[in-house]
Amino acid sequence: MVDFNEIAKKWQKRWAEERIFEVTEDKSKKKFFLLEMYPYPSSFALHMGHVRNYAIGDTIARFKRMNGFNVLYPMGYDSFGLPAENAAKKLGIHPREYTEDAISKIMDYQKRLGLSYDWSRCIATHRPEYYRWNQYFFLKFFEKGLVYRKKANVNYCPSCKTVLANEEVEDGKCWRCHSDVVQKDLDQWFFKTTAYAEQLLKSLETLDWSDKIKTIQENWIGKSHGVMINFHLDNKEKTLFPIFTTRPDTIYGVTFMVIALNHPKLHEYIKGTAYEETIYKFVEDTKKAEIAEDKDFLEKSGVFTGLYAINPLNSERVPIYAGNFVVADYATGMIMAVPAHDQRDYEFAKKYDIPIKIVIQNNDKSLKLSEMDKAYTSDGILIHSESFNSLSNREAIDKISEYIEKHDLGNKTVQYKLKDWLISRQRYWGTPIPIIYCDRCGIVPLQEKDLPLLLPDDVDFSTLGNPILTSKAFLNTKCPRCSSPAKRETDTMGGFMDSSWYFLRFCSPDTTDVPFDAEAVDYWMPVDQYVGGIEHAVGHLIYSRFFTKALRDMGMLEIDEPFNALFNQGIVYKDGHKMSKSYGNIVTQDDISDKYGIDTARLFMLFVAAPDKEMEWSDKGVEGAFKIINRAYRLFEEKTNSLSEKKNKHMISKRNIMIKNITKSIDEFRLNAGVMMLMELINYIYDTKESVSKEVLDDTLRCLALLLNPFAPHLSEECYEMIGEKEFSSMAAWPEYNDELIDEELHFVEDVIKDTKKDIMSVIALSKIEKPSTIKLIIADQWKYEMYSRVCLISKDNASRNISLISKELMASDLKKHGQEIMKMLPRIMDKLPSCVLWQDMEYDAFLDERGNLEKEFGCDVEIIKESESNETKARNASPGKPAIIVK
Ligand code: ANZ
Ligand code: ZN
Ligand code: ZN
Repeated sequence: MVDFNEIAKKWQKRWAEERIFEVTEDKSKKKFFLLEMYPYPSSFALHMGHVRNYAIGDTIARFKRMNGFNVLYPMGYDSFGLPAENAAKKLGIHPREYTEDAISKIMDYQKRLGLSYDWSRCIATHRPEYYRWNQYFFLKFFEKGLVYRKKANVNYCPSCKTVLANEEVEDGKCWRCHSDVVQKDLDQWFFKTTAYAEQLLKSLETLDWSDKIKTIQENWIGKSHGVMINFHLDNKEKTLFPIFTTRPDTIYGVTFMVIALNHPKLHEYIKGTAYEETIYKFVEDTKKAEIAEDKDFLEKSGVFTGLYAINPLNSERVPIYAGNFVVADYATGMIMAVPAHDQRDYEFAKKYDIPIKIVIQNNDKSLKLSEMDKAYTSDGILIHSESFNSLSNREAIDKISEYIEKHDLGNKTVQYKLKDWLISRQRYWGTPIPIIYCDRCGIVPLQEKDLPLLLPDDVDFSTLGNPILTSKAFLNTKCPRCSSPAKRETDTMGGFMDSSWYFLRFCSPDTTDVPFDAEAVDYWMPVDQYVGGIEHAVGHLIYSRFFTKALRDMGMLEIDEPFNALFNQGIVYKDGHKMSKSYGNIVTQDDISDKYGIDTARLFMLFVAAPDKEMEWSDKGVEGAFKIINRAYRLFEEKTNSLSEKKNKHMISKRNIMIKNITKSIDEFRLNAGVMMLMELINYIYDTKESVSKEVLDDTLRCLALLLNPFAPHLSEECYEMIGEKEFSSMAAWPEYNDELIDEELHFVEDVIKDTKKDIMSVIALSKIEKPSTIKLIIADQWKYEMYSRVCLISKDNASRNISLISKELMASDLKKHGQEIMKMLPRIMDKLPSCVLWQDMEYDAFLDERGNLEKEFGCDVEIIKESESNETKARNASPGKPAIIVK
């Protein structure tokens, strides 16, 4: 038994000793920055989901490196966050200790995976060398007006007297004491991401990201074109009640208005009215329901405010409700409701018995109120809309908008759903916010020279709430402006701050006077390939893009976007759940590598599914991968004697076509296809090695050793060494192929045989014959081959691939006598043109050659017959590349 774990250890040690994966900026080489989303360090074992993710990244990194790129492939840790803080609260260890321990554990796992990281660039965001720059950026953004403070909602447990993170609220109750959680407004810090809404949307076009993730971002940014219309309250002061609508064409159908329940203006509007108390009670009740329920499932509900508004177009007086389906912080937080043409409004109107007025008539089927059971939201013709009647509603959108602008009733605008980024967390384990509150001077930012502002150590983790509040040394300070006693901000920054620029830090991880070296960033950025989970589609990926654009505008960077290409890997499931510790369904890296070695684990994870597809874990197949690894190893270990040189040309061709195809698969991220071909090559060499000269075999093995590297790097190095190479295969040049040495026909024959075997199996399965005694393979008539190749030729010249044109040409030739059959076969051929057409004799000979193998494989007689020599009716079905199959 080969000890693959020993082999892995040996090469990991050598790579580390010789530091071969460490890189510097080298202007003479093309750079390639490959980045994986850095993990939260957890001290739990890595599982096969992780193995898969890292194997994907490492395969690409190794491939690019061997293709001559200067590859920056770094690893770091997103090491601030709640789990470490909770561990400290529960176990009494300091979060730092917990975190450093977790980092050393995960690093050990990663190293044992054989990942080709430049470890000299490793960063961890909880260390002051890193987080001081969060503080630096905070101050820079503050200076530019991109950071500000405003009130925002938090979850609060009144009995614990503490703010709770979303994860700490379970069914509306505190996770610790199970009392009801309430919402509380606190002053918190925001980054003004909305200032970049348009740019964030626009430059999505330039990115090589999946449509799926681009669409998610587009919707998140949520640009809407519409009109702001000034309604007024029907009171003495004619108080403004502005609304935003994307559908001004429906304005004559407004039958009520709605204002958000937590709208700051609501209070002002209803103050001193008879409705005040009922409304406040309703607001309170709804808040409670909202904490407990998922907002999306909440039924639409509201309460009449006692107020009316005047429709500026037709002067109609309509009631105003306060309702839960209008959000306070989008557009104006107030809407005009058109129940006939908006579903939410419709449901609300039905519930509260509010009139419905149709103003867009369906062109095909006249709408009737009595027959309506939902809103009519499609296009149509305007009715009941005064001078706009009989316009199509699309035209009416423009016409009414223009009318509104012309008469000063409002104006066209654009709204974004995107919100400013809340960075405040009421926690200890994060970057302290460098702000001081002075009674005299107000909000005072720290000065750059006073950074880093360190997390205090004199804290008590056993108390409830934010532990930082227990540090007297931290809380009390002096005002940097007037020196009078002042208080520090006790919020820390959320983790998205750390991850918004860590990729920049990787370019020059050791700088102490600047967050990153501009030249290094200029060389390495943008990231050429980012690899990570789709769950970061909005948070991290939006904030990083925002950060990059803001830094560019401050003159610190030249690029517009941080991540050129993004690849989202699929998730690994087991027993129907995502593989994770919380489901208790993990298969660890060690479970597999202890038994088979890490290369088998990697190869297997890449083989079983396309990297972007979800996969269900099953151990079935690991054995297969292990067999291949062993087989490859034995090819190098054993002395092979050449018995003939009959297959020389064939092997040379095979080697070239496999290099070509594997290269293409990796380039296209079809890593599973790459592994499949690699296995095919290994099996081919194994079967053919005695029929080639030593020289051809040696050349092929050398290529194999190199092709193995991205997938099974340790095995690759070991094999490379066995053939006498002194360098690392990881640093060698990727093998090249020569198209001229590829004999397509030869490989096409192999494919035909392979496909035919599959077909035989399905015919056997269908025939329900358990033990066939004879299998007949009937090879098509020669004229069919002639016809196929002519069809291919004609369609190559004719992009249109017109059937009638092709049949005309065929009928004008000597194939005419097969006219009827040709007309039957033609549509099928045209539907899927073969990549290559053989001649009858070639195919016949190939099957004769293969006959012995087929008989062995299917355990019965196999006859190879030509169509003209067979009297079976099924023989007619034979076509080039697809013999007719008869099982008896
Ligand atoms: C009248 C109307 C009639 C509307 C109709 C739609 C259909 P976007 O921007 O695409 O989301 N709206 C405006 N502000 C809102 C808020 N703060 N909370 C909830 N809904 C709000 O869609 C804008 C539409 O959403 C607006 O157009 C408004 O309803 C509603 F047949 O106005 B509409
Ligand atoms: Zn509590
Ligand atoms: Zn002061």
